[in-house]
Amino acid sequence: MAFPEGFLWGGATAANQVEGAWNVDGRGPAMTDVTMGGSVKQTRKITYLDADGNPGYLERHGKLPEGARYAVLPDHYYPNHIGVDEYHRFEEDIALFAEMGFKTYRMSISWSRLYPTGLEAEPNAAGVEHYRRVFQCLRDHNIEPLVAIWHFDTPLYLEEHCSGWLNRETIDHYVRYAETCFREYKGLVRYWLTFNEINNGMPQDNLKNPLPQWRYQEGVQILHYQFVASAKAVQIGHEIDPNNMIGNMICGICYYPGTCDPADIELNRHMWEQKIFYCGDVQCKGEYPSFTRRVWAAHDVDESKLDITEDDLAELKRGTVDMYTFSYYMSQNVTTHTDVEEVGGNMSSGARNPYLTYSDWGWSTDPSGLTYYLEVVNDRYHLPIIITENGLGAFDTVEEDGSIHDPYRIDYFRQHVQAMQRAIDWGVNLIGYTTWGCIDVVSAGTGEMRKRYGFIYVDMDDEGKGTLDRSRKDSFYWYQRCIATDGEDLG
Ligand code: BGP
Repeated sequence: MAFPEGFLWGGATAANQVEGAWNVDGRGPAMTDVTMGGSVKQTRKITYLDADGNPGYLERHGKLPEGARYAVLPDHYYPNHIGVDEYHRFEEDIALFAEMGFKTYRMSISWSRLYPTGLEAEPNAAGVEHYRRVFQCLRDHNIEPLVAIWHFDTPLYLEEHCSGWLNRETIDHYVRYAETCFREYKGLVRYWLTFNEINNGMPQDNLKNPLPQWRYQEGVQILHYQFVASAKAVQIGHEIDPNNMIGNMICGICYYPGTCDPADIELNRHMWEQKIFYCGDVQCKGEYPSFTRRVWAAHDVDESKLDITEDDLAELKRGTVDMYTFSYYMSQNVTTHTDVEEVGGNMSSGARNPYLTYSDWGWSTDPSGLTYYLEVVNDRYHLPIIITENGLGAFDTVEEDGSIHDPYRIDYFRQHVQAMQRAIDWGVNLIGYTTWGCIDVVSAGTGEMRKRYGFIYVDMDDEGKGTLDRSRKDSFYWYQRCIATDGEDLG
């Protein structure tokens, strides 16, 4: 069968969605710690106290009113505070991953566990030790760690008091943190990702409602600082250990033209450029692509107000990544026609595709799109590729005897593994696959527990009730067979 020897089968999580222990052992807060749970209909709200001490609620990307402070409010529930308590249960979870046969486990380090405000000169020793124990435990089980340095979790202090990624100085704070990771875990970790889904920093208009100009102006600036931070981290990572394999990470959506109207064909190509290649090219090729100015102009980005220096551009050239990594959940139909049904998911939107099925959260299932995407980025970058997220968020039911039958999830994975096989057969240099939420996690988008992705069920609901006990779903045994036979037994 198609999968090359040493293929990195595994699963993925992110610190803020699994660890819990949000204020334990010196950890500082991140934005997720002041973000309540939501649902597919109700967006997650960020909480604050205004200048007079009254509670207030912000949407994502909302701006704090003058004098207000982010705050954890009494009698409000914050699902990321508990996560699935992996901070205390990582040994049990890693043993379960090993039982499935994982060759790799993709996880992230919480920045504010190492640097509680982001400004400290020295890291928090308890945080550093925690991850050392986690990596050692993975090694003891012959599981290769694949570690994201940033997974949407800038320390809240930097966001609140230092303008977060709109401030050039955040580059230095990030680089200090990244250097700590490379130094402390040298020999334990070899595979790194600098930023999770960096391209989600590039806004995307909804089909029917364009975003305000400032979103693009700020988005382009934030991305630039993150590109420079990533490039500096890559160079330091290589200096500290030339064996390090450092990747970018793109939210990989396969865009299709919604109709054969030439306007849709053009818009679709522009969407690939704006959302997929803009970030991929900077990180893999070390320079802004030729269409950059067109992307900016299309959204009235004022170039004269951007802070991009010659030194920055030289850093980008020196700090290119070693591998292309991306998440893949769905495709989207791009169209200029507004008389269509709009569907969304993973910070993108498009027109409903009549040839695809949709999950309960409205995300399309499109394994062919994965093959398509793999071929496109393989041809464009000529780098080893890892799919670092892929999975189905679904409701699961626990039977009386405790078993969990999830044929829908098995079906989803079977089709995507076949899509990978096809791509490898056709010449794609795919070296690994880590399914998203290999254990149930708090959803990033909605904050729900009931949007479950795992092979491992966690007894926890959306109000924080549950034992946190782990149990194996049917898909657990399916993935175990898939890995044991290198994708041959998909039955
Ligand atoms: C990606 C994120 C993950 C993850 C996943 C599923 O965008 O990198 O953190 O959560 O999407 O999204 P959700 O949790 O909203 O279902």
